[in-house]
Amino acid sequence: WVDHTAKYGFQDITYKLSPEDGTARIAINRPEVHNAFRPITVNELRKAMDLAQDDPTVGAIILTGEGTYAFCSGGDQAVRGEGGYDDGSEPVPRLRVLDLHVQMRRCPKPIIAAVAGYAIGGGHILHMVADLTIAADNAVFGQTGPRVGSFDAGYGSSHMARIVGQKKAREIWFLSRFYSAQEALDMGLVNKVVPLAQLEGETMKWCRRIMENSPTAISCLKAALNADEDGQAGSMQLAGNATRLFYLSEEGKEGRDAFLAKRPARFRAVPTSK
Ligand code: 1HA
Repeated sequence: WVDHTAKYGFQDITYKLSPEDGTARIAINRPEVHNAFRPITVNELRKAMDLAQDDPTVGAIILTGEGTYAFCSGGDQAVRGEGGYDDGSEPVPRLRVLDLHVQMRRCPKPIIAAVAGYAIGGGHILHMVADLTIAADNAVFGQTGPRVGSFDAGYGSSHMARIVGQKKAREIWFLSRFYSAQEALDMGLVNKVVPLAQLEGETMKWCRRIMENSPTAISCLKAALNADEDGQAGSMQLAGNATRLFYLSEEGKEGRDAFLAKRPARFRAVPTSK
């Protein structure tokens, strides 16, 4: 890994690249609070996601936590003030974690959560919003919102129900108990469970396998799999892919060229898909 954390001045996360594997690794790095996130953390995650998305050498993004005790324990309860999470870094108390979820959904590159230890509360939602999850055998999953006076009525509820079904989703939220890696695998919440020592190796194996495949096919599939759940915004993602591909076609280029040359377009003189 090449460590780019200092280059971008990140304090709550680490940001590393593996150029040979075409992979970016974004990790929450607040072990003293089991990788709980505060506004600074979330904003750094958003910035790192942007960097990885825009880096042409990156084909897959790993989201993880530093250390083996916790992937992420959710929102940092110590900075939860009167009107929301407040660490003094934002003009108003706010935690832009729902914006991070949307960004992860819209990212055209696959995001793979590598989970060791606790993935709890908002930390559990982060792994659910990722495209794939590889879990270590010490992973523990669960929601605590109803216990600590919180809830995520966004992807944390609706996407969870799509993954595990309505009955199970209601159980996870209403009882707020914890589940082992094997239980998570059984309910389709994670893709694979491996011994802790193999977590990074297995995750990289999945990334390398993805890198062998067509990036356009993968980004269109991600958009398609999101589309029904994301409504108009979901079809827009898919539509954006269609327009980009059309711009690359002779027919698309003819429209631009004709406009610039101030002549009528000769769409039927170029190869079209119809
Ligand atoms: O619901 C939302 C949202 C909803 C809508 C929109 C945005 C949202 C954003 C976030 C969230 C949430 O995430 S709500 C849920 C918040 N998280 C939790 O309720 C989990 C809290 N942590 C735990 O339950 C436990 O720490 C643990 C099961 C993960 C591990 O237990 P363990 O091994 O017994 O460790 P513990 O002693 O509890 O924790 C070690 C240290 O880490 C403690 O500090 P210390 O006493 O050493 O000073 C503990 O307070 C701290 N810590 C752990 N988790 C958090 C935390 N400090 C702040 N915030 C935390 N989340």
